[in-house]
Amino acid sequence: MPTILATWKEPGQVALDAAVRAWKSNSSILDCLQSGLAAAEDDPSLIAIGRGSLPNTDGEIELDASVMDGADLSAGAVCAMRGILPAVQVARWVKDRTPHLMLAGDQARRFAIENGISPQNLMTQEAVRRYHDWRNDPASTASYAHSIHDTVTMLGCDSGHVVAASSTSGWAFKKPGRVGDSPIIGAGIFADNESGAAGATGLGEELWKACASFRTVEAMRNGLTPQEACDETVRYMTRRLPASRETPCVVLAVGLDGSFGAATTKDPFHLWVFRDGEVFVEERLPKSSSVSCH
Ligand code: SD4
Repeated sequence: MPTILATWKEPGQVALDAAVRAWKSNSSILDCLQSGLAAAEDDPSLIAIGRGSLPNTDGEIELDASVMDGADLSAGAVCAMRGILPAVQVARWVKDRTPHLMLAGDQARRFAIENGISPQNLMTQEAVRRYHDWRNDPASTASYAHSIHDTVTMLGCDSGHVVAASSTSGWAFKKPGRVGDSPIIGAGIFADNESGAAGATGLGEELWKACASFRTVEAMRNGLTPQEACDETVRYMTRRLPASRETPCVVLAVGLDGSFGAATTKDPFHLWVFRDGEVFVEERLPKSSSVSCH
């Protein structure tokens, strides 16, 4: 039985359910993560990733996504890509169909179209309404722009084979062209069959500076459990990156035996888990109040 993890309460549930369905129809562990993220991207009711997520200051949704396979360290990513769904599929094609690691912006979109995806408008009426609210009164919506959990990061482990993937619309009302940690290998995700996989969500600028996912995988390589490795990364971030104490920065990890952990710098964090055939949600609180790992 694999272990599969997905971040945040509402979008994480949609993603995990789809990943488990894919597992039950014999998909590979990386395909399970991809199915999970594609389902959450496609769900217009989730103000999270893909369709229905919140746009940049120009009113355009720009998507970032990444995948990594710990078997051979192969990876693919797209960033600042407009009007294409699922972004995670395009990241997978970058990995499987090009010699490159990342395609950006309009060229990522062109690559997606060349590979058969039709561009579409991803803005829902609700997203348009919220964009106009923000335009009319940016100050009153500023804190809310940082409180929406607009990323799903997923990790998987199947018999010692670890994989990681992430999809995001980035921060709501971000500067056009801004790219966060999620599509950056080592920051938003990292997977290595020698030690485990890790992922991140939260304030991308800080997670990127900390190389949060790589740092966490390396801590496991040095003998820490997934939970200890996440705690160590969060301790480092709160010590070295003060902004990570003001806005949540979360890391999650899975070990080669399927054990897992997660930690956050601020606010409660919810992680969806598929382990031993059961689906459940765990809460992590910042610092010493963290719930211990299974
Ligand atoms: C980013 N890390 O683009 C993402 C945002 C995020 O929940 O995770 N939001 O910075």
